[in-house]
Amino acid sequence: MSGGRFKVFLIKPSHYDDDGYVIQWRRSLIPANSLASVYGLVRHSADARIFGPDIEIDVVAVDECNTVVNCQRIARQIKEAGAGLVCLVGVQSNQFPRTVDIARQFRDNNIAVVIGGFHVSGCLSMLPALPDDIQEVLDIGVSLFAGEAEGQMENLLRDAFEGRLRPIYNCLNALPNLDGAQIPILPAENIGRQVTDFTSFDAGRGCPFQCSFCTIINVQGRKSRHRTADDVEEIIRANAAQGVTNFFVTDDNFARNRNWESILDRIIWLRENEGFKPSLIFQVDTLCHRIPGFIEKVARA
Ligand code: B12
Ligand code: SF4
Repeated sequence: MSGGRFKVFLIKPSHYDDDGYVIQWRRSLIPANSLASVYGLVRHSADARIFGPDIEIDVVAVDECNTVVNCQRIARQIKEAGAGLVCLVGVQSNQFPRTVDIARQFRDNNIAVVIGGFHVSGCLSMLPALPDDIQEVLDIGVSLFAGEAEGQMENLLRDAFEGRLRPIYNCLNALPNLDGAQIPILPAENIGRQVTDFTSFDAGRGCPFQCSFCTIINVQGRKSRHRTADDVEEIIRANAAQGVTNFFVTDDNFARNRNWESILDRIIWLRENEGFKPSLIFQVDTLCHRIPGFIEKVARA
């Protein structure tokens, strides 16, 4: 293709209620961090013009919790652009049935679809054979992505662009170092579809513990990986530039993050010296009060 557009729709599916209705709000409460992470990666490839100077990658993020997903209209937009891809993002197990129904509508229109998130990653990492629901989407020509997309997105987009997507991308053994990784971000317009104007970021992934019921260690591994104070500053500045100043930090226990102190020190510095006034939501677990200075610095940040 010489010149033209490649349209990428990133859709975070919602899930069905007990009566089979899609759960959806006029404005939703919590930002989708998976969507922000994948958007940041695709945006980066788009800005880098990875398909050459003449081909623009146009990327749209949709959270089905606050937006009606009209698959026929999206399929039409991709066809009008000439080429494109639908990514079903951050799909957890409870969202998989809805995801299959969305994927099927795109495949009926011959649109390429990739599904990623904890359901696919968890099943591929833990089960001896593919469960029926996952086999069902492979059978209709959907591609699956297991693992984390940092460092992988450019290749995946290239495969989609060249029409040679593989059925399965198993990147579970290539967990990225988060230090200096591409930052999660969503356009302010997406944040505006929530009740609160909070965006999100994950400051770390992976967990050293071994709780038998937990998917996280099977997907993100038992080695903790962390963003740095510089990365968090970049996240805060990039969002502030579009008027977004409130952050939900999605780490299960931020007190366990090895970089907690340098990250908080940097936020305090930005607050006290550069006039940034972020609101932050952290989850911290019960023993954090034993870490000297932790509560005081969280409060100051
Ligand atoms: C923050 C969080 C939430 C938030 C926000 C959710 C979000 N996804 O942003 C809220 C509070 C809404 C939430 C709710 C729930 N959550 Co939650 N949540 C988390 C938590 C702690 C962090 C999520 C996060 O930011 N991860 C970082 C992102 C970047 O990772 P990621 O989503 O895996 O995305 C990466 C890859 O998967 C991949 N990827 C993802 N999508 C795609 C798509 C394509 C095309 C490609 C190429 C790649 C790709 O690339 C991304 C970047 O590397 C995780 C645990 C964890 N450590 O991840 C649990 C977790 C995801 N939640 C879980 C659960 C069970 C739930 C609930 C069902 C709880 C409940 N009973 O209500 C609900 C369901 C919500 C819903 N909408 O239906 C489970 C999911 C298990 C599973 N089998 O699916 C997890 C793993 C926790 C656990 N201990 O097991 N959650
Ligand atoms: S993330 Fe939480 S539940 Fe999972 S292994 Fe670590 S401590 Fe246990």
